Amino acid sequence: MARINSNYRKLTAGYLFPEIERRVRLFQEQNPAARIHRLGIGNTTEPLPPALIEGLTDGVERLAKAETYTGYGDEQGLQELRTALARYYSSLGASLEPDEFFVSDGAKPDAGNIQSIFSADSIVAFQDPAYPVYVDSNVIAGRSGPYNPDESNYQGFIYMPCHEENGFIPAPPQGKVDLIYLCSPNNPTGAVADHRQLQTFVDYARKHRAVIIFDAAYAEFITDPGLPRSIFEIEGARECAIEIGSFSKFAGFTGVRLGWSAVPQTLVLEDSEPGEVHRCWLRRQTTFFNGASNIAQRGGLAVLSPRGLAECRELIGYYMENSRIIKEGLQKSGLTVYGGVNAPYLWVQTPGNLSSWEFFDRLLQEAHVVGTPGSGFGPSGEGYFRLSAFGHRADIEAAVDSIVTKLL
Ligand code: PL4
Repeated sequence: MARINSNYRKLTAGYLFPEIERRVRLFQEQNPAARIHRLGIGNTTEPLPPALIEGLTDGVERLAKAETYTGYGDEQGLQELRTALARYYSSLGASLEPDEFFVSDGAKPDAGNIQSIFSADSIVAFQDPAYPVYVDSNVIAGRSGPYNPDESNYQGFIYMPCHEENGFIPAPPQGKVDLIYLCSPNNPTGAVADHRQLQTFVDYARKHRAVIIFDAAYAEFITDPGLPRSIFEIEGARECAIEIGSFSKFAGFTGVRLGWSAVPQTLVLEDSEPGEVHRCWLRRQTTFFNGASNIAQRGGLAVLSPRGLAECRELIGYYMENSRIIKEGLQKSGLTVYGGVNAPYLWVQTPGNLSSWEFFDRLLQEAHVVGTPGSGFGPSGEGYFRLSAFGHRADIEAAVDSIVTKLL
């Protein structure tokens, strides 16, 4: 008799982002004339820069000729792209070999799948709030107890609260854990960990033989040269960390789909042989994944060229100017706003002690602006609200104007 994976029944409601879309659609049906400003999902809006279009076009044109046509490729990605990733990391001050990279169709699948190579009884720690994929994938894998509605958390998970007092960057857990998910620049708080803070996590992980799963999807939004853009800039990280990266926000590839993971050969667990973690991830990817699109990978190569990097950084500058406009506009109106510098997300304290979802409803009903309720990212997100800086400039300005004039 077939049975369902009952861990799915432990999950709270639907996945956060489709739930937001559902509510927005309902509002639009009831208010067809309302012009909605979307600062909810972090979704890129601006056209791809010319170097990237040329790279993608090259990918398409190669398919048109017998001499350059390619079908299936290596599951772990084009060797050329993995070499380019190693060069890119070297420019950040991080040392990784091309064969330590695994090209994928995005950071989300990697962030959800990576847990599968670790023991089912691993104790897992998460920043709270966090991108929901880390928690949900570990619930599905059976690492949690039931959801506790009174505390809005899952039994068995270790939550590392991120709040005003710690600058939204937590200290490592008190007790011993096995896996630690970190995201910097952070989604949703926009906080960025410095070298010292990441070093405390690396030291913790080495001491307890834990593994850090570091989501660097927003690394390119760091413009402050004093802040680390990769966990592998930190001394000792090659022994205890895995990094997940993405071309989505870096290069506007949210719809093109391309990302990577970096698993050092030197990462060794309590019970593993040298190189075994790397081999397990290779085994996992070659079994479940058939490689990223060859067209997208040609685009990725263009991103990592000097011209591509310069054009992508200009585009990131556009979104960061949006971020500045949102932050200044809301702060002038008396709201307390965190993040939005070196990160494309703004973390807003809800006014008047409104809950995150109450503020979501008010913002939608009165200002026609969509954001993301902080509580959707974890219990410590309650009382906060996330705004995304991705959008056309005119929409961003109209959204800020609408919040200031209609809501505050
Ligand atoms: C909505 C910390 C956005 N449907 O595009 P990917 O797969 O390379 O990257 C996904 C990703 C990975 N890691 C972090 C992220 O924030 C994201 C994207 N998050 C958001 O608004 O929080 C898009 C969400 C999308 C999703 O479920 O990821």
